[in-house]
Amino acid sequence: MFRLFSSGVDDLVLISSPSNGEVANNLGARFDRELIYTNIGEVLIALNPYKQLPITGPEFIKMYQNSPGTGEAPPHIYALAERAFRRLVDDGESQCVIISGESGAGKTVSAKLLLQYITAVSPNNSYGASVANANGGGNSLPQYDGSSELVEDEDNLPQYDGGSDPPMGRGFGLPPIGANGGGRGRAVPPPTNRAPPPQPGGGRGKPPPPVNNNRPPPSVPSGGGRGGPPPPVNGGGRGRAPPPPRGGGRGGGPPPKIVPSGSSRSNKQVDVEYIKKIILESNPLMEAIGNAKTVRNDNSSRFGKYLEIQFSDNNAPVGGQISTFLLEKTRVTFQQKHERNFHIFYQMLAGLDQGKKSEWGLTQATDFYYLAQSGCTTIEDVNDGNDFMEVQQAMDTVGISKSEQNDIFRILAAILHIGNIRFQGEPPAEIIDDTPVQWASSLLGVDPQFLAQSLNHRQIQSGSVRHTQYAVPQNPDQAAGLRDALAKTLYDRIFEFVVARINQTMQYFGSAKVIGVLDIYGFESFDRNSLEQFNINYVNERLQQIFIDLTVRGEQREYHEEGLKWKDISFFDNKIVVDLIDASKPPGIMRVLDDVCKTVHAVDSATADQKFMEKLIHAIPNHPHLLISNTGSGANEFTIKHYAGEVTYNVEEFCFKNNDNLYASIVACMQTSSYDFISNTLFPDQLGNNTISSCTYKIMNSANELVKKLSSCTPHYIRCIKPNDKKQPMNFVSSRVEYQVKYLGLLENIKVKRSGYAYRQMTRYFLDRFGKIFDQPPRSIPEFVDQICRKCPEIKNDEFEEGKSKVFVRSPETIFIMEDQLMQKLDPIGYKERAKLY
Ligand code: AOV
Ligand code: MG
Repeated sequence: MFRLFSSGVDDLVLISSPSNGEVANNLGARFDRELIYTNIGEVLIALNPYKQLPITGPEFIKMYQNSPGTGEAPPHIYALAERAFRRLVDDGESQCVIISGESGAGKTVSAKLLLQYITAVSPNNSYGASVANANGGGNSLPQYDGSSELVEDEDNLPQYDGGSDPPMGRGFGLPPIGANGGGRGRAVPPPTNRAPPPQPGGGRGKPPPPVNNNRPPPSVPSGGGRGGPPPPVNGGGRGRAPPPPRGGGRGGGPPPKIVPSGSSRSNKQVDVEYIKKIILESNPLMEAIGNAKTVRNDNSSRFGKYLEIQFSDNNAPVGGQISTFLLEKTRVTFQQKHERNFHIFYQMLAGLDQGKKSEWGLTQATDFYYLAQSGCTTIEDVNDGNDFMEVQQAMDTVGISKSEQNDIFRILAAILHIGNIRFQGEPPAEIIDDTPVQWASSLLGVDPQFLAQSLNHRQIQSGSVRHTQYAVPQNPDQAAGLRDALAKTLYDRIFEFVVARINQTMQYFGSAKVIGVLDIYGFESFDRNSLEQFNINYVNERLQQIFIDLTVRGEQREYHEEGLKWKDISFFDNKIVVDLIDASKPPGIMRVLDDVCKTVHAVDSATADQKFMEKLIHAIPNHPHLLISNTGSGANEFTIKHYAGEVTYNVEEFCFKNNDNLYASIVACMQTSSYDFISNTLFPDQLGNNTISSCTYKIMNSANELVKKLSSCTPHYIRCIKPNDKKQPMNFVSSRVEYQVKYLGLLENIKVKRSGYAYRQMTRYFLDRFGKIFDQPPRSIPEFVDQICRKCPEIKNDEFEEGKSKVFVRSPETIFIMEDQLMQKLDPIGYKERAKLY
């Protein structure tokens, strides 16, 4: 049989003497045989091979498709995907897949494989929906619709480069099944998707023409002239061409607000193939703007993502919704050594044509501080230029018009120039060289003097007299802070716009069951950790909570409820760490931080951080998971004992980063933009209502929302493990794996499963399903047990226990045997066919 291999068991529940070391050994033995997937019951463990293995693609999808029940096929991400999809179909219930693991462990790749599977096996038409290719036609993807044979195209088969075993860069291609003729690796769109031809004018690297300074700064007409040419900034002539009229159809019409409302598509006309195309193609787009090279992962997700695919009554994807979590926007202005900014900047520099680059003053990455500071501008095995074409194609697909794309890239160019603005002197700080500010203001369509003024003055609302604003002159450091805030805000708004547009295009009205896929940033611990890591690790703590709750605590609870004899297994419950971070009473770290941030507007960032540290020391004394070694006056670090290890956070800039308030002067300036896309679409803000918003508060709310959503679905888990820290192909470092096995709580998971029951089902369903093994279906559990033990002598009668409403089966082996029997009985021909495949 295929289930047990000579070394290593494929379900860790079957391991002989479970310990963290044994689990790691078992995983290692399998890994050496390129078996990267292992189960613990229904939890899937996935090791990152850092090399493309020949285990994915249409042939494998076919193998797993319709494989019924637990244990019928070897552990694989497709088996998990099949189980989730099958439950959606059979039970009509929403499902979610929670993917966790540390940075670089393989979560994002796993999410892609899941989506690849689900789009391949679900039908291509929805009931009663007239298929209208809203994308203008000609773009339909050949897809497997679950009813016909998969395309057996050699080129489409798993791409295994047996020869050179290249390390997996971010070019790890997961071409949509059958798309693009199935070339190896990444899909390259046809040349028609290239950027428009070069525009005349604007010599290379030359500053833009001076902007008309006579124009009064604020009060740009809004509303009127939507979509028409913007009012000229430089009195016309050379420079920027007015945006072309928006095309009709998808993506046309008035520009959406960042949170769009209304529909562009009636549910009667759902084009399922188009939805599938968006699901697959939105990935490279989201990665371009939300992923970056870090020291841990060349394609690290710097935002969290929960994608819900909505299904029609006949289980075809008819819509989708992406929720994102706190983009790490500080990356726009700062990266550690050897890391990069978001991919899109490098892609743009590599992929834009020379004419456009000259027009926008773009040269090379090393000329821009925001890209040059980290000393790293390229990634091995990644072709930014090719990726840029793919991104543009994806933008077309999700309904971002060419003119909006132009707007987006122009703003990204502006951000790079903003990063080169330098200040000096006494407050209000003076700009050292006008060139970058000229470029930035021209690309943003705002007055350069007004822009400069919004950077070296900060609007502060009077504490006592409402609606009174003061413009406080800023010193060079403070002005640089405002400059960076502008860059981050612009970037964040573009990110939100893209997500909103994807959602708008995939929007489905009406209730539908969903499969949600959660792929967030993994647990991080660097040499120096700041608020970004604090937030990321907090979300990981919350996910670990859900995991424990449903797999360990929930399991034990169920045994009690069903009245079974059961001795609880102890486990580390990380609720204590979650409370340390987000509790309000007694206050957790986030609460202390927010309180300080609310009261320290006027003081400089360093003083605020100092206050935070002092408060923390007093507010949370003697907590077993909070360590502060230096409590003296210069204290600037605290350590949290996370479930996944200790992380020391440096509080420098905590307060500044946490204050996610909009800077009024910046918004006011952007609202004067002559570009409708900036003044209206990206900055629809109503200034004046000064709600305090902190980023920790936001992440806590997002996490709460997420937990609520996940709790309403049947969960499936993928626990990703990183076998080495050097991104080396097929290198298994036992100590690293054992460490992760330990903190992921896999041992507890195994123990509960082992001494508990591998399988449970409502008694009624159980009899309904497995009763079919017999010609005369048994009517009660004792009758069933009697019959099955006679039919299969290897099954012992103490394998089964009947609870109040459910029946429990002790070992997975028993289920395997029963499933086997069932298949032989129901589908003798298919059974033989499958036996050949394995
Ligand atoms: P992550 O999502 O877990 O990290 P990724 O999914 O981006 O990690 O994986 C990191 C890299 O490992 C990928 O770019 C691939 O090169 C390689 N890789 C991962 N899984 C596989 C696989 N199944 N087969 C081949 N190569 C793989 V982070 O986003 O940093 O937490 O924030
Ligand atoms: Mg990722």
